[in-house]
Amino acid sequence: MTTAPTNDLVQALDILTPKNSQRLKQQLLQGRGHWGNKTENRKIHKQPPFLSSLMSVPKSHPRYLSLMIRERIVKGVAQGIASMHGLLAHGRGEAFDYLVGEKTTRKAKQQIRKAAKLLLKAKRPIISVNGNAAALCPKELVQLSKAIPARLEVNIFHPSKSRERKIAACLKRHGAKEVLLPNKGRIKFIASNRRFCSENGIAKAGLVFVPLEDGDRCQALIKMKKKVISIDLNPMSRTAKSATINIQDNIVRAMPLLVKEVKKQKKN
Ligand code: PTJ
Repeated sequence: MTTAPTNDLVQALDILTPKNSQRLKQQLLQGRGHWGNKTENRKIHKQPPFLSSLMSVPKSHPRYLSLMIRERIVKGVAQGIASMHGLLAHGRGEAFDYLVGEKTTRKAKQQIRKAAKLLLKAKRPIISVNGNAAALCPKELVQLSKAIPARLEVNIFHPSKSRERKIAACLKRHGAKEVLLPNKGRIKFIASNRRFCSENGIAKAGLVFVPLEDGDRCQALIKMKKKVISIDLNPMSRTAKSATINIQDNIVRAMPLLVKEVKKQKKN
């Protein structure tokens, strides 16, 4: 995979390479040079290890699936869709996924059915998309938006106009016709970057679908008398606790099931 360095990558290399190694940093950004100390690691990586391809992981590896999901987030960071913080957030999710046996539980399936019902009867439902969600399941987010139908809106915690545009472009590459961006709308009761929203999207929505976040926004949306559906593996997160419905499952497993359930309920 050849990837143009993003600001996040440049910042990461600033942290990871010794202060006096500007040359090494340049070489790594250009895909040349050694990663690590020559005596302890003679392997030449075309890219820093966190951007190297996982193609060498055999399918028989017991953690294959989990490693491939990680790869999506890593690629998302390299493409400027997910933030570096997204890597940490993903690790947090993985830990909780272990605890549920890395399977969609019966309770999660129930929540998916309830969520589909609520999404289908909601007034002006909106699907809010952040960096991790876009990196992990852009196709399913677009499928869900078409199946309901509901508009897609980019809303991110770590401010970056460029990332907002890249998330929107990613969703469009996966078939979205329209993606709303933060504009003149405001979410009351919060001070973070997530307060900026579209006046035609989240600001007017009766229901906001917020996969994958732990923070102040869900409570604020509830205070604004909106319904909230979240997907969060951590049942103790503020989002999971305050959402109208939380689906405690990995977004990667839950999204295809939710799309299927919405289509099924629409038929009946
Ligand atoms: O793109 P941005 O700037 O909006 O940033 C997105 C992240 C996710 C980095 C940001 O919202 C953040 O920092 O989130 P938190 O506070 O780490 O919360 C993420 C929540 O999602 C945690 O409660 C995790 O347990 C959970 N989580 C992480 N990965 C998954 C997950 N839940 C479901 N599926 C996952 N794959």
